[in-house]
Amino acid sequence: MKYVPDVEHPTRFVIFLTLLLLFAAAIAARIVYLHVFHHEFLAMQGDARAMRNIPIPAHRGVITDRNGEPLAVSTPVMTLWGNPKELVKDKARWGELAAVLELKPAELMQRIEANAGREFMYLARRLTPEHGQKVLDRKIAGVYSREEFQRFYPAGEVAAQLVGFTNIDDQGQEGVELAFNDWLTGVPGKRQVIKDRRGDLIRDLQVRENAKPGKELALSIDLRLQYLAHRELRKAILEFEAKAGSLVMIDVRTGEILAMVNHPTYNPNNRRNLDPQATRNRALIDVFEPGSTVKPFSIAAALGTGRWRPESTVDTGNGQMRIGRYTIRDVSRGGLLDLTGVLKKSSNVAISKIALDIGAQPVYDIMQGIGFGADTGLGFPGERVGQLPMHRKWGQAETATLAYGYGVSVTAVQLAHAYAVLGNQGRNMPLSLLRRDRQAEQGTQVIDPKISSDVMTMLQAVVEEAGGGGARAQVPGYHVGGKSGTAKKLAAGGGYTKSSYRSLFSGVGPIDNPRVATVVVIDEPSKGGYYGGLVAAPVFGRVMAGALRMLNVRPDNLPTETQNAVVGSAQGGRG
Ligand code: 59J
Repeated sequence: MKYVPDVEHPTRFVIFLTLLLLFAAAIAARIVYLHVFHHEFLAMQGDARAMRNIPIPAHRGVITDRNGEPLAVSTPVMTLWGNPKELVKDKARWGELAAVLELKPAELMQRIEANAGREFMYLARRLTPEHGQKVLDRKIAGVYSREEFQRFYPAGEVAAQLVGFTNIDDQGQEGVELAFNDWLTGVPGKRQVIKDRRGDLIRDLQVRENAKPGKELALSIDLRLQYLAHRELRKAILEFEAKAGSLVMIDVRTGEILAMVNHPTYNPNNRRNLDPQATRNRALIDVFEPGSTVKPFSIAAALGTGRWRPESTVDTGNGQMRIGRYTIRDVSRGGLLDLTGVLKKSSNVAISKIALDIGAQPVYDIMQGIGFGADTGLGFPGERVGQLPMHRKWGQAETATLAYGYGVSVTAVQLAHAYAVLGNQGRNMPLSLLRRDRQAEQGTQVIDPKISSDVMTMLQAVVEEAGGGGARAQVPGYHVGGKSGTAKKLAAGGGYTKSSYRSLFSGVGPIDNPRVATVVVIDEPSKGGYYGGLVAAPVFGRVMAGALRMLNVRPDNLPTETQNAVVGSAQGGRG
């Protein structure tokens, strides 16, 4: 008897059952096949589930001075983090962990417990690699590491406002670190690793992408000059109990900034309790009225009109001059002065008379030519451009005050740039905070070379001749020129303060073949005097002396065996 299933459609049932068996057999065959013949492939697939790309930190570019001395370097550090969910399982080892992390046991305990629900907490950021490894060697479950870099600033407070700093994530926050952040920042790489279910690294497989380190940046600064400037400026600020100060030095031939220092300053390697005043790069972000330090440029403007010659004279009378209801005063009476005498006596009255004779336009043009009121192109964060006023119709008072340095405002860098133009035979070289490896710039001629040279000779007289007010700026072995300034500070409520001053000295040297221009600004000296010729000039003299020597500039004022030349005397002549 044939088996007939007791169902409604026996034939259909048999077909269904056959298909079901065939299907089961196919699955079984597949399992055997995969297990026997494809084992390795599957194992790899399993690992892939735990395969991770982890970032390789990129080294941030080094910042150096012009000679390769490091100003900002990145050192490898180890950051340790913990998985609190794992840490809480082994409280017995917390004491040991706290000890090796150099934390208070109670503090660590409290932090782990506060994070108990999470899978991530920092244990210690930026340990030395040695310290970090010591912790890892304890093999405490739930303790992991990450490689990071930390910025270190070898020049510390000496270049602090210039170099700036990065935040804990290695991003530029201030100064050059901020201005050139893209250039300095690297691109992190990728490394493929296998981790087990706990996230522990099992195998380092391959580097998928190398980290691209950030690029190196060589500044124009000469660290030796930066140190010297820092030290001398600080000394003067302490001696005269001043509020603040800046010094800027420029290579007149290339426009490179060789030194830029400010006080107060700060240690960029320890920024706890940071005083915001100390982080200001005053040389670039503070503007002030340059006062008498612009007088040489007004003289250059006068010579440029052809109406005035160096030997032309001005009568300053009793040292007072009225323009409407406004009186211009000289601090000392000069009488009849030639143009050299005008600068030596620093006569406001004489400069005013000259300016009224030639009109505001030539003075304005020369100030514009030397960069007043214009962007320096340095791209420094927060840099100010100052103000060069423009009037459709210049009144007499406006014309006179512009010519002796009021109603116009500049940064210390702009003022130093102006003197660099004078020292570069009237050719304006664009400024640079970066080392210029080849001289691509031609610059722009803004003052006639003969006129620049005549004004330089006058500035030499200010420093070297009796009664010029610049004697303290003298540099042994070299002829230098410069001009002091003492300017009442603007009052907060308008007008001028009664007895708050800014002491200035600007100059160039050596006279015959100028190499460097330097500006010294000392804000509110309060003890022992306040004249620029007393407070700022000695800083100029000492810093120039060091700079000319360090830059191997040939002395142009040495006594020779055959000639009894008098060092520093006006009769010593030129070169
Ligand atoms: C001065 C000014 C302020 C602004 C005056 C300094 C003016 C002026 C209005 C009186 C001290 C002082 C626009 S002085 O820099 O003439 O450097 O060694 O602040 O004149 O009109 O009790 N500098 N300084 N003037 N204002 N307004 C001299 C001079 C200068 C010296 C000394 C003595 C001023 C030789 C200044 C220096 O050349």
